[in-house]
Amino acid sequence: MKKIEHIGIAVKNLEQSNELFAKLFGKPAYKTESVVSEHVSTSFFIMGESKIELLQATNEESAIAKFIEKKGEGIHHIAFEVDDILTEMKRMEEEGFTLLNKVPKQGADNKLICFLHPKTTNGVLIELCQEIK
Ligand code: CMX
Repeated sequence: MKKIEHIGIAVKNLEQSNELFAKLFGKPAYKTESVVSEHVSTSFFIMGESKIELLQATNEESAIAKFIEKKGEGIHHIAFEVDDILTEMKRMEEEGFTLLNKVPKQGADNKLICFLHPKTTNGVLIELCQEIK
């Protein structure tokens, strides 16, 4: 793993949270994007070498809707950048972690992504992501 690519924060209202985090960081989100397959609307703020991703559910099926219902707003996942997601997924599986998707999915911000089940990672939802070149 190379670096923390982003930290994902689950929010109820993306528009309001964009304003709040823009005030906090002193700069606006550099992009907003919907990921239809994941049922989320997202926005991204640059934070040095990493980013902060805000996520709002677009329907009740969304993992973000379930998360907010159960735990409330807050940190939802940590994403780590990898060079070769297939190699890392194979390594993770061999190390005993549970992959939540067996093939990489298309995520926000031009990435291939794979999640690890938080039950196998001390309660932290971890995302592997590889930039699509
Ligand atoms: N971080 C830590 N723990 C989490 C969690 C999270 N983000 N989401 C759920 N959990 C916990 C639940 O609280 C539950 O714990 P307990 O058994 O102690 O109550 C446990 O994980 C299992 O939860 P569950 O109710 O059985 O399963 P869910 O239906 O809530 O699904 C998860 C949880 C992680 C498997 C599911 O959210 C998932 O597949 N996530 C990956 C995809 C995703 O998160 N997409 C949205 C972001 C997309 C993007 O970044 O673009």
